[in-house]
Amino acid sequence: MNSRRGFLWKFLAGAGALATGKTLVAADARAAADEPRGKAAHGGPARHLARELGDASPLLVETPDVPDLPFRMDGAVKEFHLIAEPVKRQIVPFKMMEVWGYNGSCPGPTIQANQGDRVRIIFENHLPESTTIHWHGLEVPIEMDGLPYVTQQPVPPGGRFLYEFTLHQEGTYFYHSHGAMQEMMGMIGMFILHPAKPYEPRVDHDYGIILQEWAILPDSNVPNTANMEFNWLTFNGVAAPATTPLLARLGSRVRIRIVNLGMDHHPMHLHGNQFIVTGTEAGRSPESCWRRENTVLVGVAQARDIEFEAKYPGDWMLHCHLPHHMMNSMSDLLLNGAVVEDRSVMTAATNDAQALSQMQTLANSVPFEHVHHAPIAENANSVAGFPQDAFMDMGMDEAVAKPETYGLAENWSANMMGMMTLVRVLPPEKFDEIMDRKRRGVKSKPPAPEHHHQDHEHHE
Ligand SMILES: [Cu+2]
Repeated sequence: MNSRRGFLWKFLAGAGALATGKTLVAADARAAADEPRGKAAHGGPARHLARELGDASPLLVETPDVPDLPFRMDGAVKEFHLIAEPVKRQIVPFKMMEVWGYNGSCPGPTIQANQGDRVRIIFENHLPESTTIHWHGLEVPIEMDGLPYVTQQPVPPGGRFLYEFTLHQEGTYFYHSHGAMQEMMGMIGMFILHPAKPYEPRVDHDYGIILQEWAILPDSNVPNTANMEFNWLTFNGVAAPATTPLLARLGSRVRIRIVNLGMDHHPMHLHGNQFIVTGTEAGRSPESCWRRENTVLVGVAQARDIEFEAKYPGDWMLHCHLPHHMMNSMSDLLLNGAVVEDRSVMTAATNDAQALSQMQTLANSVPFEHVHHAPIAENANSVAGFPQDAFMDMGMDEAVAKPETYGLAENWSANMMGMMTLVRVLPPEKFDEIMDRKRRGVKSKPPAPEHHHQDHEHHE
């Protein structure tokens, strides 16, 4: 087994671990009986059946690449077990980061509960330093607010703390460590409160994305939390093209909840569709406040819920529009003032031959496709400023293949970087086909045993 395949195995193993987290949720029968309809209902027949039956229970929010936090009922109390701990996270196939999170995930697993629920969060600290949890935006009793020394003693390494409160709000919230540097190490997770009275109009798909930024210098896997320039930008802990596309059935209504906890504000833009901002970090907004947009600024410590009718078939990009947030590995390694490793791996090339040789080097360790980069002019090197985006294309369709990427155009991954994903508005038969692949765990295309050019399976 060559090193490229060795890498791929690691990558797949990571995906497996995530799947296990989801299975845990499904396995809790008592929880399932009490809870909003399961993920299997997403846009599928169950959803429509539910509508016919007049089922008022909300659709679960899906946070791609991040599992849900399971719970059990203790009498009338919904009990969660949250563990702060170091986490290894594969951001893209060629970069792993060592960060901090909860229950093996960064960002931490998504907590979903209903307005009116009494919740207990048994919190355990497996970090090498003390920490607390703050419930951002939740109106909780002061002793549950998670402010070190002011409302509680810091939870020491190996220590526990019981958080318990009643949820009277609805909307998109989040939990995070109240240590600023721990926040920048990744210690945040989404906390969804489903409304007692369903929102109108009802949606068929409900997705959640947490925006994070990292300063991980080219020779390190650990974020430099003191740095104020960020070179890795992630959705739910992964950067494009490793982000899992959001699927929507043509004609359905889609909600996307976006949460930001970093140092920058992110203008989130959706291609080809207008949406309405229906909620903030303080819950559902009155309809009189709704207005059409296609770019919503999600400020630090804010949440924005957007909704739209998926009426245009296609693979529409959803991304932060800050130019440097549409890149991966945006950092130069300087040594005595000289650039020794230009933006880590991507822009060292300044001509055709260098670019191809760089791709070959990468292809030896990561399954990159040998797709030639986009054309350049004959006199390119004589034009001031060249190259800019030339030589940046890095197709890695194979390495990031999963059911949700099935049927995308060849080399779709080449220009996907940073805070980007695709909203795939699919005709019913294509949507159902991908759902079926998801259920069966079929990737977009199987990993090739050796690197070659003859595989046309994804030309469909
Ligand atoms: Cu941004």
